[in-house]
Amino acid sequence: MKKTSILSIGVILIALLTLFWAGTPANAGPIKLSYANFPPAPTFPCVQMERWKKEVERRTKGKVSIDTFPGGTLLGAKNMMDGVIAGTADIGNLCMAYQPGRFLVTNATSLPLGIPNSLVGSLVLWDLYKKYRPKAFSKVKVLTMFTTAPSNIMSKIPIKTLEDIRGVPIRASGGAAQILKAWNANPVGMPMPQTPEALQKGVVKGLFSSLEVMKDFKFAELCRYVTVTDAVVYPFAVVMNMDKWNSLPKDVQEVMEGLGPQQAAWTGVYMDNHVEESIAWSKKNYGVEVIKLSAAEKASWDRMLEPITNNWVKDVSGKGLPGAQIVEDIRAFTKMYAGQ
Ligand code: DTR
Repeated sequence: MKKTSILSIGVILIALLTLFWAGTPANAGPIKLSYANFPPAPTFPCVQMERWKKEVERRTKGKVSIDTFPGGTLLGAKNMMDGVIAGTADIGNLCMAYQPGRFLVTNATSLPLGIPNSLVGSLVLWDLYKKYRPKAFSKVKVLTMFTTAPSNIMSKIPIKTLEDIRGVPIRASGGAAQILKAWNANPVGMPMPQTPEALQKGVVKGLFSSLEVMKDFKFAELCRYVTVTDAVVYPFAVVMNMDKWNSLPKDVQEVMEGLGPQQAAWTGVYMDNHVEESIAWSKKNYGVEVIKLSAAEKASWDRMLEPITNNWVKDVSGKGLPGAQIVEDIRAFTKMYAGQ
């Protein structure tokens, strides 16, 4: 055979091999997904993100690899949903309360309906989502949902009565802000990551949230008082870009589908335990005083919240949503999961 034909056979062979290797998924390495989160790494939304990442990588036997971006390094609190729809991140974790008008159905879990803890809240929210499949999520794949534990007041000044809270600037978002308004406080809205600076600068004198933040954001250093209100929870969602979801192999999709309610429950349990730890830590390290309202005082605080749910039902019914049914469902699911 001539030298030139040996050479051209060689070139063809190399070209064929290159094509073959490029088309082989095994050689392409694992499927890489990016997961954006808005608060700092040690906080509960990011702890649950790392757990989900580990579980997916383990259950898919390394077929999927997830790069996590805590602390708003890829997307921030308010552009999470749109950033995932646009594909800036494949996956994102968002606090629905930061966009109250956008997630009407699921934000109903932050009405004062007596959800007692994060585990119950997370299971209720997941069921509510499955029942209503709200339009707000039609452009994404919902991977899981969960709620915080109930909200309490953390403040620089002791708050024992409705008189004490009158006009006090306290940070909260969404449904929780409405609650503060009903108590005649002065609610100041902002996502959690902006709160440390607002507290330091004195823009607010406290915040209204679940108590794990006393430890995770070291708010105990500035807020030496906790007033127990055990009021509303905040709902969260983890969503994936729809095209990305559709591009995943069936077995990977099945792993993620299976993990949806499990991740909701896992996060609920983690959050509830972590709140206990955070309170103990705050008492021990900063002598934080936990104020329990007297029974008569608590009854007055609760009474002031009564119109909120009725007003919400009226408002969303005007927007074509079955408001009364949604409230009834949240109450029924809560009763079922709280074992009452
Ligand atoms: N309670 C909501 C949500 C929330 C509770 N803990 C954290 C930690 C990090 C970010 C958000 C949250 C809030 O006050 O924003």
